[in-house]
Amino acid sequence: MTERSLVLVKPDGFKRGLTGEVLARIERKGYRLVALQILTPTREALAEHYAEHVGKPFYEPLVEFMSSGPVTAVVIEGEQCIAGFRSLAGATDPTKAAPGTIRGDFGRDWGTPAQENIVHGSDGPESATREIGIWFPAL
Ligand code: DAT
Ligand code: MG
Repeated sequence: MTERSLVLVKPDGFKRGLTGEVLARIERKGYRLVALQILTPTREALAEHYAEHVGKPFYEPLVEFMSSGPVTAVVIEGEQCIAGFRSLAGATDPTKAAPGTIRGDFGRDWGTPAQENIVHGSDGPESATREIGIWFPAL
């Protein structure tokens, strides 16, 4: 089934010049880029985006990190691209992510206290629709 997913190249990926690398992997896989913008996220947008994590111990450092600089927000489209991009991204903890994945190839550690793992990808169809609405209300 053709799906859309919301991808973020996080501030660590942006600072390290990995935006093009991430986009290249998405395109090489055969997914289409539907919309793209560079912005520094507000705490308010992040509270919506990470609603499921509000109140968890890692939430505040996560918001600090995610609002620390520009990110590239991207809507991608393709056959089963939600799970597909998660598989390109690799495991959440970059020290455990497999080589060949974005986090496995480029993520170093958790960057304590901020959780630096290069990319975000929606984790299911409902999250994808919700997250695309946050970053691209016009879509
Ligand atoms: P993912 O980004 O793989 O979907 P998630 O939704 O569980 O992972 O968490 C969102 C982000 O929060 C994740 O990319 C990094 C951070 N994070 C998650 N679990 C964490 C933990 N146990 N300790 C520190 N940071 C964490
Ligand atoms: Mg998640």
